[in-house]
Amino acid sequence: MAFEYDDQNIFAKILRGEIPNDTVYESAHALAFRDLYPQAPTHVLVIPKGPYVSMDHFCQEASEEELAGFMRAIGEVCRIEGVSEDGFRAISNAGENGVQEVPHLHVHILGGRPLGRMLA
Ligand code: D5M
Repeated sequence: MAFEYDDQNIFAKILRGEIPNDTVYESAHALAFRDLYPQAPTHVLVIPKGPYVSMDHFCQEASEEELAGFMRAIGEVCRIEGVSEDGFRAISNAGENGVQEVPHLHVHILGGRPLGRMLA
């Protein structure tokens, strides 16, 4: 499948500095910022800086450096937010079945309260 990236999506605008965000962490390859509608005391979105629609797009086409940089950013967010000890959830919705609203890859990091069991 060919992935098509829409550079008018809201996270692309955040990356270009066109709309504000509440940044938690930034590196060469990733930006992490607080979700506008938090579902838990910690609710941070981690996005790659490259134009990737979803996790499958990213894992198929990103460079090793981008892949490593993104995973390191998730680690940094967990450290900054202090969720490693009590636990957290990392979720990435993709496409229609995954009910993805914003078509730029993002991983939700949720923590700070018991999250309950959730597989679907
Ligand atoms: O989740 C998309 C998430 O993006 C959803 O939890 C709201 C959040 N969102 C939307 N706009 C913004 C801005 N401007 N700042 C921060 N967070 C935002 P999905 O997994 O695509 O359903």
